[in-house]
Amino acid sequence: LSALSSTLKQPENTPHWHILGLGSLGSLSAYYLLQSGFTVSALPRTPTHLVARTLHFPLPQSAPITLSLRADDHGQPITHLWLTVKAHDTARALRPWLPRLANNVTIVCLQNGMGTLDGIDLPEACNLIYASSTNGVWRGADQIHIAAENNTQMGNGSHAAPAWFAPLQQQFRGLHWNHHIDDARWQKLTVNAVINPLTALYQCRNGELLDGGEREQAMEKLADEIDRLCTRIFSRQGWPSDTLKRSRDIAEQTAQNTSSMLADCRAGRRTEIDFINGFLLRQAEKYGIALPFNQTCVERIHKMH
Ligand code: KPL
Repeated sequence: LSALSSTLKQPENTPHWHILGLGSLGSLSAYYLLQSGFTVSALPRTPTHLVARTLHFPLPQSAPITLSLRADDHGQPITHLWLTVKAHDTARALRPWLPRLANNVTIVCLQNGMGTLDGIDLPEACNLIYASSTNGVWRGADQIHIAAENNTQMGNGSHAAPAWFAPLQQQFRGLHWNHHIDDARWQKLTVNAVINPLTALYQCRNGELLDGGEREQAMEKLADEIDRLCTRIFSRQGWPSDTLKRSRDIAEQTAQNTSSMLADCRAGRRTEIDFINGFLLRQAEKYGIALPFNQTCVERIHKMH
C-alpha cells in the first residue's frame, strides 16, 4: 500500500484544514487536500490519536491508498473546516467544536440536503462555502470505494475563489468554482427528493425507477409538487420546472447505483429525508403550499427506520 500521512510539510500561506466527518466524501476530500500540500487533522467523534482510511480508486489506479490522519489535539482555533458529516448528524457533531471556531472561519459544507446548519450559531464572520458533488463514493467500515469521480462544484456567491482553491483544484478531480452554487444545490436537492425516497420505498436501483408504470408516475407526482413549490420560491429569477426531466436523466445515468437513502435504509441507518423532502416541506409551509405526496413519502421513510 502506498501511504499518505497528515504530517506532510505545510507550505507557507496555506491553511490547516480540520475535517469533521470522515465518511466517503470526507475521506476523498482529505486525500485531495493532502495531495494539494495542505495539512489536515481529523475531528473524531470519540477520542483517538490517528484515523485511518483506505481508498480504493477505480481502474487504472492499481494499489489502494491508505490515509492516516492525526486527530486534532492541540486546541488551536479552527480556521478552515471541511464539513462532511451526515445531514442529520450536523448539529450533534459540530456542537463540541463551536467554541474552537475562529471568528472568520471558512467552512466548506459538502453534504446532501439543505438546512443542515439551521439553528446552529456559527461565528459572525464565518465564510460559508457550499459544495455539491455527483461523485459516486461508498464506504464499508474504514474502506472507501470510489466508484466514479464526476463533478464537485463549490462556491459562496462570489466570483473569485479563495487562494487555496487553485492548488486544490489541480488535484481534486472534477472540482469547479461555481458562483451560482445555490442553483447547483437546488438542482441536486430536487433530484435527490425524487430519486432517493422512491428508490428506498421500492427497494430498487436508480434505473429501476424508469419502469414505464407506477414508479415513473410516482416520480412525476413528486416532481410536479416540487416544481410548484420552486416556482413560488424562485418567482423572481424563474424556475425551469424541469425536475422530472433532470431526475429521469440522472436515474438513467446512475442506473446501477443504489441511492444513498436506500443504502442507509438497508444498513439500518437514519436517512437524510428530513433535509431533502423534509426541508422542502418546511419551505412549503412558509409559502402556505401543500405537498401531499412528498409528505406521504417522508412519513413512509420515517416508518422504515
Ligand atoms: O445523489 C444521489 C444519492 O444517491 O444520494 C443520486 C444522484 C440519486 C445518485 O445515487
